Amino acid sequence: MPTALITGVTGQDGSYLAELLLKQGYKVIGMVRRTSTINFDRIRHIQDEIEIVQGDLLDQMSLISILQAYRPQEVYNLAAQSFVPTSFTQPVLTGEFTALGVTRLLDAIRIVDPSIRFYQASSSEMFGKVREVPQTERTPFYPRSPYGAAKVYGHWITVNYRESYDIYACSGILFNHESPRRGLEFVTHKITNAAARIKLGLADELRLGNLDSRRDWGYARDYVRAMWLMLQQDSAEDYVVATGETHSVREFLEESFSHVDLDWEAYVVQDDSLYRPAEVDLLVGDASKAGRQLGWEPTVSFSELARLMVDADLAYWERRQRRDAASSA
Ligand code: NDP
Ligand code: GDR
Repeated sequence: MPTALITGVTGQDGSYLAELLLKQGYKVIGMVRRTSTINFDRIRHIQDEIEIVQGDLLDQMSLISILQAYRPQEVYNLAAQSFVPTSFTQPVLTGEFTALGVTRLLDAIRIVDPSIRFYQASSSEMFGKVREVPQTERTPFYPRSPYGAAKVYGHWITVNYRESYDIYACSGILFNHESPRRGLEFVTHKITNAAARIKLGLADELRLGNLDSRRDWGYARDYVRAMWLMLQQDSAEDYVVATGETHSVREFLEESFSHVDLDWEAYVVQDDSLYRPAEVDLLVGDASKAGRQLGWEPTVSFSELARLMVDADLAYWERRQRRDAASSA
């Protein structure tokens, strides 16, 4: 039974990847940081099947100790400060987690066992002000936020440890991927959650920033499969993972609200405070290398994604309403 360590196991991707690896027969070690209130919402259903261990990307010794204790064959580094607006207000902390954290983990691997296979969660945000359309593994980076800049560092340090120490280290340049487990602050889930609440009479407006930016949105469950595939190849390489389609925030609104027979324009309020100091206007990836070499392709379309997220939010709020009604009866 192979052993895999996942940092960021409590996040959207960590929870789906843990499910996938358990299905493949792995022993899964999930690294979590110490907090005064535990939030295992996304992994509660598999909590008994994975081994939870405390560690922090800010603390080098914790990483070394975990590798020494569990001796994983694969390490998936998904932990990060992943919200772009927060990276503008907390740029140094974002750099510590999202950039230097990668070096701490790679160094721990180099010290404990350089035969460990390593996956780094790189991002389409590295392309920022895009130099070409669509973006491929060869497109130059031009990050537009402290988050994007930190991910560029994480990307290149991964390449550097591969080339310097012969570590099997891959970087997956993943475009936006979403699901009902997406954090509520990200625009897709903010929109689908609002559509559901407005439909049920629980809210009457949705405040948003830039509606014109375009993203290549896919389904998170598809994307964690690509992570695993990258670590099963003969040699370590970097891959773009994307759907190849781009849509605006406006189109995501249209798709989500029309699914519950609402006109989004009646509810959306544009809020200047939600604009970013620098924006990424257009992202669209070319995942043909992942298709060719990994046999990977997305299975969920843009409109299916919006609809499955709205349906999940509707079901959640309906359950909440029933529970509240029962407890006040
Ligand atoms: P989430 O924000 O949902 O999850 C981030 C995870 O990182 C959480 O489990 C969080 O723990 C953990 N974490 C944060 N800081 C630390 C730390 N110092 N030490 C240990 N753990 C920490 O992100 P996603 O699941 O969406 O994304 C996974 C990775 O992929 C991230 O690196 C992200 O930047 C990257 N990425 C995501 C894309 C997307 O569209 N989702 C696209 C491209 C890249 P806690 O629960 O305690 O907060
Ligand atoms: P992004 O995702 O920045 O692409 O990073 P996000 O959903 O936050 O923003 C997408 C676009 O929507 C616009 N937008 C808003 N965004 C948010 N969050 N809230 C709003 O109210 C709002 N209004 C408009 C944004 O300006 C932006 O253009 C995500 C993260 O998961 C990163 O960690 C990951 O690396 C990239 O995707 C790929």
